[in-house]
Amino acid sequence: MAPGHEGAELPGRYIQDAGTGMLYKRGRLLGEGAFGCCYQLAELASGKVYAAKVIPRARLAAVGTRERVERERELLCHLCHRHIVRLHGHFADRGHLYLLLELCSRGSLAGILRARGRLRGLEVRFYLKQIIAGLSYLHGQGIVHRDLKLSNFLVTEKMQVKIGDLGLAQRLAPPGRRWGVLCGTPNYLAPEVLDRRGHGVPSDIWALGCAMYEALTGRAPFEAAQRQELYRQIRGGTVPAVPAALSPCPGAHCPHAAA
Ligand code: 9ZP
Repeated sequence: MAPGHEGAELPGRYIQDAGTGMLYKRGRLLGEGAFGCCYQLAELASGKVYAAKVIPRARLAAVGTRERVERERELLCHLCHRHIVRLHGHFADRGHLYLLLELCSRGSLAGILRARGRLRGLEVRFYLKQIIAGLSYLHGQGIVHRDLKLSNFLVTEKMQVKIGDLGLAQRLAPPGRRWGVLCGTPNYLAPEVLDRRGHGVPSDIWALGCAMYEALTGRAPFEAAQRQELYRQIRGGTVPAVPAALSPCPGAHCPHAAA
C-alpha cells in the first residue's frame, strides 16, 4: 500500500460526525455498493441503526463517482414516501463520505431470490404493488430511476419494500432533450434506451417488468453471453414466453387478449 494510504479504505470502528458531534459505531458489513462498502451504523446516543454507504475519498477521483453520490444525496433529501428509502443524514471525515440511509433488515430482493431460486406469484404481486406505489411517486416528482433491479428493492423487518440507490436517477427531460446515455443493467435495458433515444418513464417500467420476470422464474427475460446478441433479442420485440409453471393471475381477464 502506498505511504499515507494505510487503512484509507476501511473506516474506523467509531465514526464521528464533526458537524453535529454525533458518534456512530460501525456494525456488520451489509455488502458492496457501487463505490464502497455498506455497513450497519449505530448512533450511540439514540441506539438508532442505519444502513450506511461508506465511500472512501480516494474513490471520488474516478469519473462520475462524486456526481452519483451527490445526485443520490440531493434527490433523496427531497423525497418522502414509504416505498422510497429515507436518507437520514450525511457527513464526511478525513477518509470517507457517509450516507446514512434507512436500514431494511431483510436485505434486497436480489438476496432473497439468491437464497430461494424463485419467488411465488402471490409474493411477487405483494412486492410489486408496493414498488409501483414508490415508482409512481418518483415519476410524479418528475424523476426517472434508470437502474431498477432486484438489488435496489430493499425489504424491511415489517415486509415493506423500499426503492433504493438513486445514484443514476435523473430529472425527466422532455423527449427532444434527452441524453442518449446507456446506463443500468444491460439485461434490463429498454429498446429506446439501446437506440439512444433517452430513458423515460416507459424505460423504468420495462426494467421493472424484467425484474419481476426474473423474480418469478429465476432468469432474466433476455439473456445472452454476447452483448450484441443480448441487444438483438431486446430489439427483436419478442417478449419471452411466460413459463407454463407460472399460474395465471386469478380473476385477471385481459380484454385485449382476444384481439
Ligand atoms: N447482506 C448479506 C451479504 C451479507 C445482508 O444480509 C444484508 C442485510 C441488510 O440489513 C440487515 C441489508 C442489506 C443486506 N440492509 C440494507 N441494505 C441496503 C439499504 C438498506 N438496508 N439501502 C438503503 N439505500 N440503499 C440501500 C443499500 C445501501 C446502504 N443497501 C445494500 C446494498 C448493498 C449492501 C447494502
